[in-house]
Amino acid sequence: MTSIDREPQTENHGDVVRRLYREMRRIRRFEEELYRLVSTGAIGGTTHLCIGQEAVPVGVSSLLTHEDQITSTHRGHGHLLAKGARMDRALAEIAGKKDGYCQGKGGSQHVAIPAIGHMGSNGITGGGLPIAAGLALALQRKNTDRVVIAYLGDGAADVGNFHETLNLAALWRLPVIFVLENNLYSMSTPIERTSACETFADWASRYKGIEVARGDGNDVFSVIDLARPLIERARSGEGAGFVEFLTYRQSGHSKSDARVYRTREEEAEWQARDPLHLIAVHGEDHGVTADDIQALDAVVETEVEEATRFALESEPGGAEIALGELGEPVASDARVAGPSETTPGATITVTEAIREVLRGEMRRDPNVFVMGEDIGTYGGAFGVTRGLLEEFGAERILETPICENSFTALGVGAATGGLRPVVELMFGDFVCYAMDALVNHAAKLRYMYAGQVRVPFTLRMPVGRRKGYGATHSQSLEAWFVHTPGLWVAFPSTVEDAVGLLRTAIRCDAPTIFLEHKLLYPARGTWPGDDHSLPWGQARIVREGADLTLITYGLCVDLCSRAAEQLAARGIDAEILDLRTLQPYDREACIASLTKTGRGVFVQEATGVAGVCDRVIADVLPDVFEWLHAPILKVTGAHVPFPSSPMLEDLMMPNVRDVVRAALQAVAD
Ligand SMILES: Cc1ncc(C[n+]2csc(CCOP(=O)(O)OP(=O)(O)O)c2C)c(N)n1
Repeated sequence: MTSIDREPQTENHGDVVRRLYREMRRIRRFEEELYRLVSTGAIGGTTHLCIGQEAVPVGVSSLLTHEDQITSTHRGHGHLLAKGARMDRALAEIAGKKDGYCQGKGGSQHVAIPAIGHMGSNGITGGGLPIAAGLALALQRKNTDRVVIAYLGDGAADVGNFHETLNLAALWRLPVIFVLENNLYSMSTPIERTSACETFADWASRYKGIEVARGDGNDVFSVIDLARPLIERARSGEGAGFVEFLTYRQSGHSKSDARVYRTREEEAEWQARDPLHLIAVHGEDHGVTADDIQALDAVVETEVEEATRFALESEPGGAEIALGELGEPVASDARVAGPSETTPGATITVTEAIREVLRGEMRRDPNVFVMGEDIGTYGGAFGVTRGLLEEFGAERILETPICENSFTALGVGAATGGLRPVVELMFGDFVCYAMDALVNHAAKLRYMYAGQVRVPFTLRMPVGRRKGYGATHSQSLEAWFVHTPGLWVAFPSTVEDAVGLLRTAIRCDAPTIFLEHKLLYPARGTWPGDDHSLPWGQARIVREGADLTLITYGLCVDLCSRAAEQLAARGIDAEILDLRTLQPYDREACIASLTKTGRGVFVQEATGVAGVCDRVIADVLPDVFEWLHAPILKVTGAHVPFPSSPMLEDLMMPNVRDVVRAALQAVAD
């Protein structure tokens, strides 16, 4: 019995065939027309056609509602149309037009229509997999029977994300089904040379609890039969599924591909099993005539013609639309956090303050949860989350395996699905693994998808020196984040600021990076209460002065305060500006102080090569140049990897003496 025999009685078998044929024909003709437009130069950019693979998305989507979600790949036009996209707006998007689904900002590889459950195609091979798992986590928390389909190619199964995400999906029984379209090549390389497995289904089956299937991806009824039980299982809460479909991309990988890596004979063999041909033949047994097929083709033809006219006549997407769509950590709302355990005015450490903010925000908003390695009973490597597991349980203090990229991207997916994750990295250095999640996804989703999704996601990480932790556990990498449009970066130096900035980070709808200097964890300050929050981009004047400005942030605020005391003893009155947030940073405050004092020194622990110091100095210079009596100097960490020896570490770090020396030089000029 094929799935066609199980269709509801309202639709007879012939109608099912006609519907599925039409859906596949839409994809086929859309792509042929797109190829024509790209070849003539009417549409620019690249295209990855899925001609020959139409049965997979059409079969899978026939089992979904608009409430179910998908994530897609670079070869995603079939996924898009099968999920319910209009052809005209899809084509307008690829053409870079304002009427496109993402106003032309996403294009072929980065299009989303959340309103119908299409949560985004993805230009990073395997990049969408943990995001799909995060979306599934959000659906699971809402207690729905909805599911997420994560499409991937065979090449994506070689990416670490694939294995990390299957592990997470299996461990947490997430309602996600991985749909692998095995078209035998990863771009030009045959799978025998890329993947050391018997089958991809075999790989997936090694993850305990994942239900696995494998079969023909060109016969749409085979697709439906294989996918249906996995989807039903995930809907009933029994967990993740994986299905490998064997199929073939008839076209080249992209428009420049001459297909030199495969034979015309092989192509002919697969063309004989063309999905549209197979369904038409199948339809003959169910009363679908050649005339019916012709009539359906004519309907699709009209749709294609109208879509082309629409896309070509539509206005180009405008740069001005882009402004404001990055989101920004705006001042948090007036709502008070859930009552914390600490009374306002009490003296507490930075560690305790961060914990209290997490506690208060989790009490206030059930969507807030914390995720990271060893954050439960152990309380995190620096003890920040100690005690939270007891109050909030394992679902909201969610411990992860060691897979920074996937759990960070999973957090990004959960955020786009409506949760508010606060992800903890054990050490900031480990962010190197998570850079794809941050740079290619957290930072870009809102912009690429033209504001249709929000990413209320916070990443916390301990950074900086701590007497001998060595090269891979001591770095301050904040410049990387500042350099990435779409990320917002805070680096507090006091208890009060840690509280105010973290609260805003958690409550705002933007992806925020919250940097915690290890040596500041024990620093003491005053708990400012449950309603204290701070806007980002507002520097703090730590000390007013008339003779020179020390601009700094994080641990170096303390360094500058001690230097200012020594300078005062020499009759030099230093002003200290603590930036508090590095993106956005308080440009006005820097300009105001520098124009007042006419002299400046920027102090930071991170290396001074292409650092935050350079960004700020270059940015304010045009506005302060004529007021300056001397060049703005830099005091920074040395440009070498961190040595393990505490003595050597001291040598490479800026110290009070360095700051005083630079300040004396600035005032001497
Ligand atoms: C991380 C990453 N590496 C490389 C690429 C370039 N690239 C785009 S598609 C592709 C092949 C992907 O193969 P597969 O996953 O099998 O999908 P298919 O193209 O066959 O549909 C490559 C190498 C990329 N986009 N992202």
